[in-house]
Amino acid sequence: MTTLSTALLLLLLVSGIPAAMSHKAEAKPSDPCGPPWKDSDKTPISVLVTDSITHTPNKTYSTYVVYRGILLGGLRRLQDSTKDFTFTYTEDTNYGPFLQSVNGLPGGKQNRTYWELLVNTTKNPIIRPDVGIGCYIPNANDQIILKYTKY
Ligand code: B12
Repeated sequence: MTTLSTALLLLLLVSGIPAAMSHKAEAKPSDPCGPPWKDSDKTPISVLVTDSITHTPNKTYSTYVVYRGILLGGLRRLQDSTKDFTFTYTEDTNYGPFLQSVNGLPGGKQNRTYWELLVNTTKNPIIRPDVGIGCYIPNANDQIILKYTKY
């Protein structure tokens, strides 16, 4: 091997061309089937607790869900990390977790009150998800609105 070809071989090795020629494509960040490290990504959300009936002052909190995690996980995390946020839910046979109370204020059949789930997304006006806290998957910077209201 000549000095020139040895030098060329060395250049190829350090330049990373062999890696580029291998078929290991790096998963794009938007790839839903990405590698496991995606699982630890944090999706930040805020939670606004608002009461349209007894007009308790609004409260806003910050928390996060993991990559493609459900809102319930974020609410649990918030409850564990923040003294003044609490919630309870009941388990519905068909639809899963039903948000029963927030910060000690329960919804009830007698007075026809409940905690409505609304979301202020960065893209759309406020939406009313057609699933509950156990199924809704927040997007980054969603403002989750838990609104005490009547039906
Ligand atoms: C009435 C009703 C309500 C009432 C129930 C109060 C009451 N005591 O009647 C109120 C207004 C409280 C309500 C709220 C919500 N609802 Co609703 N509701 C219905 C509706 C129209 C009828 C249910 C019913 O009476 N069935 C007959 C009775 C005899 O059966 P049941 O098993 O006892 O019914 C109970 C459950 O359905 C439960 N329930 C009602 N809604 C929801 C939602 C969730 C997520 C859970 C876990 C349980 C639950 O309350 C009923 C009474 O106890 C259904 C649609 C339909 N046509 O079925 C939607 C429906 C069940 N609701 C739905 C949703 C999404 C919600 C909300 C999440 C909306 C929101 N974004 O805020 C909230 C729940 C928020 C929370 N606190 O967790 C979805 C559930 C879909 C899903 N796969 O999760 C449905 C199917 C409507 C839809 N969008 O297609 N709801």
